[in-house]
Amino acid sequence: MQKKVLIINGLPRTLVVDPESSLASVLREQLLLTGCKVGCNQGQCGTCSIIMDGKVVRSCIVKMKRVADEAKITTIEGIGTPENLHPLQVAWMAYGCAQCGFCSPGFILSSKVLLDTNPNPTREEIRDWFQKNRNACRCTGYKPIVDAVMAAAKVIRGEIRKEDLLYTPVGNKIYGTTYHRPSALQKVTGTWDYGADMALQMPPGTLRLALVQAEVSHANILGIDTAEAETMPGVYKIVTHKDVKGKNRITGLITFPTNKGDGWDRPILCDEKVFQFGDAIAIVCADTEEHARAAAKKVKVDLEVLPAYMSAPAAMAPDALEIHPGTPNVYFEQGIVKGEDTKPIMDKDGIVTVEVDTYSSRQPHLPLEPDCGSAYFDEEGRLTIHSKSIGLHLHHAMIVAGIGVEPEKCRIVQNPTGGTFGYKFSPTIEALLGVACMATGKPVTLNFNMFQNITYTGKRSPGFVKCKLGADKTGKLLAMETDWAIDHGPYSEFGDLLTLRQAQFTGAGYDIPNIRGKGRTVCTNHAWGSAFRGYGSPQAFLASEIAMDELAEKLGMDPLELRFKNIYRPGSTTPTGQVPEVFCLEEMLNKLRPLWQEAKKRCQELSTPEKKRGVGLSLGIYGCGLDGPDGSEAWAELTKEGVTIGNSWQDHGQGADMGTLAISHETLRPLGIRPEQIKLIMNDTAYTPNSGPSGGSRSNVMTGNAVRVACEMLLNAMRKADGTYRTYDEMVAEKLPLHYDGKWTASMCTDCDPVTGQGKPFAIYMYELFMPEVEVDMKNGKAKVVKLTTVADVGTITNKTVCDGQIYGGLAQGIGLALTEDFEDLKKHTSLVACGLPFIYDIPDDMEIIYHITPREHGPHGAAGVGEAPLTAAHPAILNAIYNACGVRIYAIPALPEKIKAGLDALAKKK
Ligand code: MCN
Ligand code: FES
Ligand code: FES
Repeated sequence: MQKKVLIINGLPRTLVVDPESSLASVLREQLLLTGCKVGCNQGQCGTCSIIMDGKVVRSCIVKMKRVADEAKITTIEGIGTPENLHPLQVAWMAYGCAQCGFCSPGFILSSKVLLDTNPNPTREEIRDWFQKNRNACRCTGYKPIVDAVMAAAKVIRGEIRKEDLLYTPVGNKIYGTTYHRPSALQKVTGTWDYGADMALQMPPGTLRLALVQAEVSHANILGIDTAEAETMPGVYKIVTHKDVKGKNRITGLITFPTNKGDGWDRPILCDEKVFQFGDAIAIVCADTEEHARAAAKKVKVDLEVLPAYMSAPAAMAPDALEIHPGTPNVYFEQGIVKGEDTKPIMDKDGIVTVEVDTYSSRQPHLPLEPDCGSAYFDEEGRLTIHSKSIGLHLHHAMIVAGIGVEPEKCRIVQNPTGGTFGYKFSPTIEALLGVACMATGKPVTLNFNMFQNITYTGKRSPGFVKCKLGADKTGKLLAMETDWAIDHGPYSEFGDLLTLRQAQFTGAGYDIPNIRGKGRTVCTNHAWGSAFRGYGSPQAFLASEIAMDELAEKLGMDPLELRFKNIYRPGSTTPTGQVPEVFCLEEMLNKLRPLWQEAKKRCQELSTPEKKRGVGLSLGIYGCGLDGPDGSEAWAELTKEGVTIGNSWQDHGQGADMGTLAISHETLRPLGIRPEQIKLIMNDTAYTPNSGPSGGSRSNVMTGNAVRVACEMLLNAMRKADGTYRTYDEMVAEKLPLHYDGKWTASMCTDCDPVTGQGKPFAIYMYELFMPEVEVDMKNGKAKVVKLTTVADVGTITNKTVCDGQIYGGLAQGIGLALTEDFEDLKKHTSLVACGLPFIYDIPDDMEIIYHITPREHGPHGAAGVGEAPLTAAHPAILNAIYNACGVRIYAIPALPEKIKAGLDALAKKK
């Protein structure tokens, strides 16, 4: 141990530290300065950045022995207070940089050092700084962060006032404005307590958990020996499947009757088999996390290793073993049958056809906050589980029988969450926490490290999608044929739904009268398939939007004009035979056309033999909702101070708080209520109703409508005969109810048929066009997106800053999907950097969003959703741009430099 005096936020503090401990752990665990967030814990992401002696330091990789006595350390807690924020903190709130907020303290401190040394930086200097200091953000797409630093710099230079950065309501209006989200203040001051922070604040006696995990992908379990581990220091109990009181399975709540599995295929703790790398076999409960992890290494698991089927084709081979004995590896099939038989049409004289065969990768979500949670018995004896769940009631239904707890005795609460991007649509550690808490009767916490987070959470399911298009000579699409296979990993939950998405979105956007196709869900031993933003559409659009480009080339048509000819117009139906709720694509393409012409010219002009530029185009569409008559619930209650709104609009970081506030405030505006009079109670099943999961970009529409309905019910009750409104005291005096439960259901929707895929699955869709400009380095094949223009129609805009932020962030993930991100090699793809997380240099600063606003009849105040639209189809546009630049067609993402280089070499050989 070492005694050290450190000057922390201006004051000397005397500490006794382990010289081998990291500065981050000392700040967090000994000083409880939890504004210092730990993401990767390996120097890659910058969330733990602090200022030491005037320099930005990633505190997770600085050992205490290297911290000088009397070192001056500034953490986020030391640069501003809620009453007197630093200009950077205000700018972060104003520009929507704190989405999930997990990166915010690190970025703000890093920016402070930059502005201390250079109060007048250029945008490029700011980008260089963040690249050099490895400040990563998975939510914002970086552009808003650069905007915020530029604005804060102006304040520091005395050119504008700090107070003027934040929008103040004009005419008491916040809907559609840049009003800051309610959680922003806590996020920029480091007081938004994420799960790992909460774990540190748990009472004494809390047990810390570590998992014993499989290190192979497929095996029979012959025995589990915990004897040695039980004798390790600090161990309280080792929990195995034998301790689980319930069915020990998580149910996928199978929705499709034609699914050959029963949905009970995912063990909480493996009993008979290991199905994938990382599967949990035992839980060590100990006094410290270190002790728990050390003991976990001593649990011996006797395995009979089986052949591992690491892709859909491997698991579909005739001699492949059934991964879940009794259920075929191909366990679900979905067809699409629309209009006439396509074969005679494709074979007709004069029909121009193209056929593509695409592969969409196992994209990792890469949130900067690793999975974490805690569990305890609350004052009513309920097993209470805190986690990053973005589907509280859904997860409740999926885990209670497996854990063996009465449904009403289980409560789930969402922690402040540092991004999920969909992986938390699946339960991850909830059931493990529940089982450990029940087996020990003690409060428990479980934190994943980044390795565990990457290797053992769900991933985007790879899609093998073939698409054949047939058009007449004028370019009018007449038919489409598709065939697809989805590698869904070993667990079936929502695999059928994902397979259906290919039928719904391959070729979406175009009036294609005749379609035939078939797809299947395949069980494999690679990472289980979970939701990922855009869910199912990136696989579909990769095929159909490359096919459109190839068709344009074959017909000698401009790719924009071919699309323009075929887009939905009155009289068109979607691939599932539904009439689109609005026809906005024609005007959107008209907006883009002049920019497309300019971009084509610009790319030609800027191309050099060494670096070639190209522009690409694509169209993406996604539904807002879960299929069929989806719905949501919320409540509104009049209080003395104002109105309280309750819902379970789980927040990944997208802005559930802002959506709830903006929609309730807009509905309640006749009362003259100010935004600060609206209190939000969110995401605790003890208090908040079932609003459904925050997936499928459904919440702004579904929960937004439920909030609107609850507020309208309250307004109706408050309205007097003369049109004025009763006060709280008048309501009480007249004994009128103060609490109103609002519900909304998309009753106009129907499920899609498993054979024909026909149905009306969504009440509202989001529409987006993508136009990236890409530069290809002809020497090494590296592609870089240098500019990205998008035209989006997401209905009316609920909050402009949130909406922009969703689009920039989604586009950045689309760039990652196209060019760098993957989770395939279990040995290699184990860190943020190795998985291809985009840093600021990978994302262009030059991103332009053009809104086309078509109010939606069924949206709250005319809004659709937005979260997933930007990640539907940016990637095929980027691949189309690569082709436009250098003539290399990539069909399998990510388009890594070596793939493009191989294509360039092949072209050179041909010449
Ligand atoms: N919104 C708006 N105007 C509109 C539509 C929506 O201002 N016309 C706002 C909403 O009020 C909400 C946000 O945009 O704050 C997203 O709304 P919506 O599209 O309805 O999506 P959900 O709230 O259901 O959020 C889920 C969606 C999905 S499915 C994933 S995955 C996702 C995403 O949003 N993961 C995210 N965005 C994310 N953003 C961050 N930062 N982190 C994630 O993990
Ligand atoms: Fe320290 Fe990622 S760099 S947590
Ligand atoms: Fe940057 Fe979420 S706001 S990681």
